[in-house]
Amino acid sequence: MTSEDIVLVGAPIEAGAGRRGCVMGPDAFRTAGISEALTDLGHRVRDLGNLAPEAVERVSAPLAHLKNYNDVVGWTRSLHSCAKNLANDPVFPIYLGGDHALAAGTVTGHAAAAHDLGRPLFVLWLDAHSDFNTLESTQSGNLHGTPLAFAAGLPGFDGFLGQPLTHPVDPGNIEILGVRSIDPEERRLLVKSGVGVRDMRMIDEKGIGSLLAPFLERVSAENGLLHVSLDVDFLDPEIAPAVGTTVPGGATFREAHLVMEMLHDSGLVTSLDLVELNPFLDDRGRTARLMVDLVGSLFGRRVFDRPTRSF
Ligand code: 6HN
Ligand code: MN
Ligand code: MN
Ligand code: MN
Repeated sequence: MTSEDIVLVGAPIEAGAGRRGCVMGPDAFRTAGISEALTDLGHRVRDLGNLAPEAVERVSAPLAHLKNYNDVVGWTRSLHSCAKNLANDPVFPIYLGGDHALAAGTVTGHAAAAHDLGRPLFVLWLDAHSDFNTLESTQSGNLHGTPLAFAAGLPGFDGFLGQPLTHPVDPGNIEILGVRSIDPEERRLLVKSGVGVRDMRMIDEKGIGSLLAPFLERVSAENGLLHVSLDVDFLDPEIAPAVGTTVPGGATFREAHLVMEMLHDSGLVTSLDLVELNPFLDDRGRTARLMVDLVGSLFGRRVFDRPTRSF
């Protein structure tokens, strides 16, 4: 992933979240210097500006408790097309959210493109939550709790693209890391689907690096493409307060950087979502800056080159 261009796509969607503010996310990433950080690392960066949702004729939500259904559908469609197109170019797309509902479009767009390339898409979901509710199982009605279930091909989502999803992600190719809040029905759906779930307790016991390594080996062995979806609330709220859905006990500064460093070294990552940043809740921009620093680690920043001789 080192030689090609990186493209930034802003997706100021907040319709999927329970509180407002994610609309400001893309500009906060820009203000925190995401382009400059990547350019300093030797990458070429093109900022495509902000995407808009597709106009969707008013359809009523399939279930009354779903919030902002039309808006999320419009965003899903525009992001799906955008991602599918970018996946055919020799570029690395970074989607600047926006709430996590944006992944309904990005993941499925990249899955469709991967299918056409004859390669499997793998998804690493870095999140306090598993976002694996269906439209039926969601208790909150907030659609940012559903994109992974949609991308994995669970039923009930045909309205999102206006047709059934033809190329879902194989649930066995999905790994959720850092999770610490799952709804009861969502848990049953995860178990039934066979998604890989690594919760914070496993991270405490085994170390985040030894949990991530086997997944990366599998992506490599199967010649997969790897989409990473990074929710701000993956991080501990003490270091990343700018998110509407904080859950205590999240990834530490070093755990998060280690994940990014290992991802960089693997050379496997082909697309990235940065989601749920709510600048309205930030503390002097520190969360936005931390997210940009993590992107720096994913794109090759290191403190010191690995020793070429043993000490
Ligand atoms: N996110 N499981 C909860 C719900 O409302 O379905 C929380 C979802 C959080 C979504 O953080 O991206
Ligand atoms: Mn999420
Ligand atoms: Mn196809
Ligand atoms: Mn979350």
